[in-house]
Amino acid sequence: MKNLPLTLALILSALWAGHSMAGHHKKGAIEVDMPYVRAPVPGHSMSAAFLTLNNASEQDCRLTAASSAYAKKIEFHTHVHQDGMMKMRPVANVDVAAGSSVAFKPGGLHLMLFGIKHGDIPSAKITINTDQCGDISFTAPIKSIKSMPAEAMHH
Ligand SMILES: [Cu+2]
Repeated sequence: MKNLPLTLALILSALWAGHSMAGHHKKGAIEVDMPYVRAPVPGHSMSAAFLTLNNASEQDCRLTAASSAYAKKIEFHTHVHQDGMMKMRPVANVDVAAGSSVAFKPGGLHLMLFGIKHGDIPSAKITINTDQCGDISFTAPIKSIKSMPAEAMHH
């Protein structure tokens, strides 16, 4: 194992690069953590974006809209159980109370992207508008996740 120190250094630098890429984007009251877009299935123009929003301020924030040059339209969606099935439902607003965080994650709340741009696009810049906390802009890497349940969960 002569190469161990070098291997370790490579791993550490890879971890470090991964960390700074996933970094925190601070804007106003709300901090965005670990945003990513699920790469669309070939032939589909819909997908979802996930992230965690942390509101460390003393101001309640209501998310009112989201947009990106990467997608024609973005809606806030949640999943509800109905008739034994998981269905997605658009929600008009998402509240991020003072001192709390809200996770957009697979199987729960998510940003639904419609009319996605195709091509070799590494990341999407997304802006979320709020009522009293300004606009939250962040860059989300586009990741292909093979293990996601098929389009059965989709509209
Ligand atoms: Cu959805």
